[in-house]
Amino acid sequence: MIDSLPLRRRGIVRKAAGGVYDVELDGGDVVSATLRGRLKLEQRTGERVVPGDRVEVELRTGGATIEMVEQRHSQLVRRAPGFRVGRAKVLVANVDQMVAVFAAARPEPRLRMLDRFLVLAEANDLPALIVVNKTDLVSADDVRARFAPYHDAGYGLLYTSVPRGVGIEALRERLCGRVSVFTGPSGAGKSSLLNALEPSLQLRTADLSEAVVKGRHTTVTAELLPLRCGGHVADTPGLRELGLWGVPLDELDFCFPEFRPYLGACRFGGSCTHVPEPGCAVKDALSAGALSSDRYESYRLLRAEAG
Ligand SMILES: Nc1nc2c(ncn2[C@@H]2O[C@H](COP(=O)(O)OP(=O)(O)O)[C@@H](O)[C@H]2O)c(=O)[nH]1
Ligand SMILES: [Mg+2]
Ligand SMILES: [Zn+2]
Repeated sequence: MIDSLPLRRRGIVRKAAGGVYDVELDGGDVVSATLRGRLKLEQRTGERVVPGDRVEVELRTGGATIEMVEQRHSQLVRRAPGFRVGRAKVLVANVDQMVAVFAAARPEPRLRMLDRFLVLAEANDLPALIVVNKTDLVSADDVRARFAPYHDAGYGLLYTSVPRGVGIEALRERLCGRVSVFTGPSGAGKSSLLNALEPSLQLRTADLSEAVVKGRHTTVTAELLPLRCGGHVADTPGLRELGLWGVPLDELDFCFPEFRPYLGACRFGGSCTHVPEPGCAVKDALSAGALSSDRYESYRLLRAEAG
């Protein structure tokens, strides 16, 4: 029971809705808290308290208030659609990694969408892990060949199957003690993977048709789900589908890590867009087979999208 004396405790915001914040205190207890007046004011001027924020909470008999928000070490930001400059919205604070979950089949992996998520991870300075799920539906060689460009680009890859229990422990190891944001299309098996890791979560899983129907209308409210081994997974329903977060156009080439060794060597230097220019080291590497043509095509399309 909470003593009548005010008590200061540290914690992490799991969920924010309608001015009420679910805060997991160090030790595991969860309290509902409101914001101290000064912080409320800051909310209005743009600095919002979001899931993942580390806070100091004052506990009283009357309830709990968030008194202080710690400096963030990272954040996942969504800007206006496309590459236009727009108001940025912080979705989750203190994110340690993005976990992009794609099915090997059913639904077919849309690698353009994966590339989009990876660009967003790079633009937010977040390491990305690619989880290829439903490996029970395909041949191991085919799926590894398909995802080889990501391995070559330096990304970590995990191959999983929920019904066969493959890769679940390896995934758990990658999630423990960290804040991870799950992205990926509906139906890839994100909820199924999380249920396999943490049966007490009891997340709803859906077949493909249901997932498609739900599609558009999901909201972008993040919530941190706790893992018993320590660490959290941000389940961000709308964020799975939304790949269209602004990334400054002049950083786009850096967001393809395998391009980086070539970026200084173009004839037009830092102003090379690696599309029409002659003497482009990126295109030379592409012609020489050192870069994946699919990845380059994603780069070209993302650039073109900017207008
Ligand atoms: N064959 C197979 N089916 C899976 C696997 N993981 C999930 N599923 C099924 O795929 C469907 C979508 O899963 P769900 O977890 O809801 O996907 P989410 O939309 O990404 O959360 C459900 O019918 C799951 O039972 C897997 O590894 N193999
Ligand atoms: Mg789900
Ligand atoms: Zn170039």
